[in-house]
Amino acid sequence: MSKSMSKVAFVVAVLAFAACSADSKPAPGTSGNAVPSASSSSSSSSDSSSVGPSALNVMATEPAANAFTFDTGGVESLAAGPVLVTFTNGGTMAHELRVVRVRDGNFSAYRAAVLAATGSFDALGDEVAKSPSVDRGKTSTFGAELTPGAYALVCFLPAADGKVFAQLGMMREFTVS
Ligand SMILES: [Cu+2]
Repeated sequence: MSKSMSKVAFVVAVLAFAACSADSKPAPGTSGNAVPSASSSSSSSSDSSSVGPSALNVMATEPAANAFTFDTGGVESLAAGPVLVTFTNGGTMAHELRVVRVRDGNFSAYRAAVLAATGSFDALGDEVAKSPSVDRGKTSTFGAELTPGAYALVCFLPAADGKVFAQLGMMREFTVS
């Protein structure tokens, strides 16, 4: 199963590089007379098992001295299912991207807990995927299986003064529905 998953991820990556224009994926078994469905951007296929992962692009940035953030290009939500995450470090220091599912769906409580915490952050949420530590200018791509809920994108690498980057701004809310 994981073999076919990685094949799907590869195909999607190739498609992502090939064209950001039209969704030219053929719909086998359907009549060519595709009627646009009401919901936005769904590829309206009856063959749901062949729907590939969606994509999430995240950039680590350092907008000012000692300020750190994640830029998702305005994307704040995704549909549940497999997602291919492309994480690019546009900052100067090494950063990581952790995808954490927030318990009880309460991002504000999670944020407060992270800001207040010292030591290990692992107990504050349920990590579903993460990149390795990524050097500046580098990119890491990884897959994640997302179930509906509230998520946090965080970087728990140590920053300065005993704090991690998430406590200095590298923490972004994200919704999966
Ligand atoms: Cu970071």
